Amino acid sequence: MNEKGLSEKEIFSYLENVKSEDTDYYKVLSSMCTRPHKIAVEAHRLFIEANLGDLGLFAGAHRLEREVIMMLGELLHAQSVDAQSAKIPSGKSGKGSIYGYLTTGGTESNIQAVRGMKNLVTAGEKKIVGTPNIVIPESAHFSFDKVANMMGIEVKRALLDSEFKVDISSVESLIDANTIGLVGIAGTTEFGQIDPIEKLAKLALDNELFLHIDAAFGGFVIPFLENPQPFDFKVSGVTSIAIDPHKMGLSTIPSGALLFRSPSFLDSLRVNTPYLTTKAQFTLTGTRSGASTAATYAVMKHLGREGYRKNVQYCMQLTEKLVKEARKLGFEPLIEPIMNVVALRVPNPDLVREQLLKRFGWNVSITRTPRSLRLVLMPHNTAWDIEEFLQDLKKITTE
Ligand code: 0PR
Repeated sequence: MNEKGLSEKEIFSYLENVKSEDTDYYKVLSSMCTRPHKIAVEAHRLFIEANLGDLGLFAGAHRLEREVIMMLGELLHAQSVDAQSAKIPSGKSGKGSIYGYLTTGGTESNIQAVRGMKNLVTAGEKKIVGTPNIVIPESAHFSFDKVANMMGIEVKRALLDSEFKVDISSVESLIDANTIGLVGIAGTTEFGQIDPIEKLAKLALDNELFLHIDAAFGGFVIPFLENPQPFDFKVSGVTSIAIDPHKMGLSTIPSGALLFRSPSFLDSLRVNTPYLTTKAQFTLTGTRSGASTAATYAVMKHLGREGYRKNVQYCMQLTEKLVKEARKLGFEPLIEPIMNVVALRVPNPDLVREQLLKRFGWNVSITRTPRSLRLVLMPHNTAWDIEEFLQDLKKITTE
């Protein structure tokens, strides 16, 4: 650091220069994030100093967090479940107990969901001799590798079927006396596929296991599809869900959310905070952003279900256009896309990816097994982009 500070002008001229190295999402077909909605950015600015690590000082931001959790709970059918089991107060006003909190994203939500499982099992009657384990699909996000590493939990990966959904018999064969929970993915990172959540839930109930659903991407997509598949708290047996407003929720980064079916789950994450304005914390991070919370509140209230439905319709139209036109060029998708993620079979995908970037500036990614071009169609993409992209892809693959 310099002894004497630079002027605002000098700083901003440098920052603008550096920002030009960042993407503005033009020609980006590899990202599950997008430009946040304008209203989210404004709300973020308004709450820029709010710290949800000290709820007593930021009661307003905390109110917004509770209201967001209520809205998400409703979206994911937690409320109807609550009413049935009478365990969770409906709390339309945003008051009362809330069984979830806003995280920094899917990684934190997945870590905390498994930490909750581990704590509840440790405190309960089930005796684990040796290392506890969870069974997750082979397609699970790499955040679960962090879980394994951090928490001393063995992560067992179940095989996928021909449509890249988790194979139920493989999950079943991996369950043993030390298994504490299962994970299902609603919107896999690579294929946008949805695991058979109802079958996983049955397995979980039969074996008295927790079931966490990673809907980090799909949570803001599936409810707005024409024929949504069951994936949320409506399915009895689902115990927790990760959903990320900073992906298809159009909020600012960092915005994730973790919701639980039962209050005991959140309690299991409790850490006493003797010198704060509140007595306990359930979160993984201490200091955390109230700004992204306000952003999520603003965009959810502003768009409503109708706005998110339009957003998903737009992305699905792009997806259908891409698949239709790619077929005309002789490129088939590995599966019919369920959501706005396409895995396209092309010869030499790694080379094609490299050429797309080098020659035409397209950012695409690659699926691991089998290797194929992975394309995510987000609100920042346009129909015109798709046409240009396919022309460029054709040039590369026919030369
Ligand atoms: N669960 C699923 C199903 C995900 O797809 C992701 C991230 C996570 C959990 C973890 O979420 P956080 O990264 O918010 O902790 N999926 C994207 C991926 O890894 C994240 C991403 C987004 C990557 C934008 C690149 C990018 O440009 O591909």
